[in-house]
Amino acid sequence: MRTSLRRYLPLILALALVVAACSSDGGDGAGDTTTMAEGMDMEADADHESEYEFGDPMEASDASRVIEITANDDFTFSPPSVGVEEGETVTFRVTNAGVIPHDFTLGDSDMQDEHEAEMAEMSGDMAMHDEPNAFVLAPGETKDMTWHMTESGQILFGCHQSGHYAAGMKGTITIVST
Ligand SMILES: [Cu+2]
Repeated sequence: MRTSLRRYLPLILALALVVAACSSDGGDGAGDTTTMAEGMDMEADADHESEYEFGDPMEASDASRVIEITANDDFTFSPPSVGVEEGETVTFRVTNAGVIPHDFTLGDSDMQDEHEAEMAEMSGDMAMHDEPNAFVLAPGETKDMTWHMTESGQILFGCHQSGHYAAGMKGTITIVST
């Protein structure tokens, strides 16, 4: 018993070091909570709530104003940038003005990259399900997404239908502190 533990101890320590190195790698200045959230994300998508650093999903009735955004077939959103105030609750009313499906995904650039990778794995299989920060829009469809913006900074909205994000289908939301 004792001998075998001693024999495997270096291996256990080495594994622990690898795990620690991976964790700090992904930090990217965003803090350890992000790393943990990303780690959990890979295992289970279930507890997505309250893992957003920039704000929280809200009911439409909580919004103080509506920001209209159009998704276009030339891989643009109009307007390409919007501004909100820190602490503000707004509804993004997104309309697909085109004849092909588009989606609207809210998140910082890391989240956008992650979502892009997930969608690429699904390889164009339109199976993306709506999440608090993402929905798919059929041609002509309009959907609302309401968020309480709690952190100043800049986040993005992007479309992750195959090839769209890479073609530049994204916009910026600047959250200004008050
Ligand atoms: Cu699109």
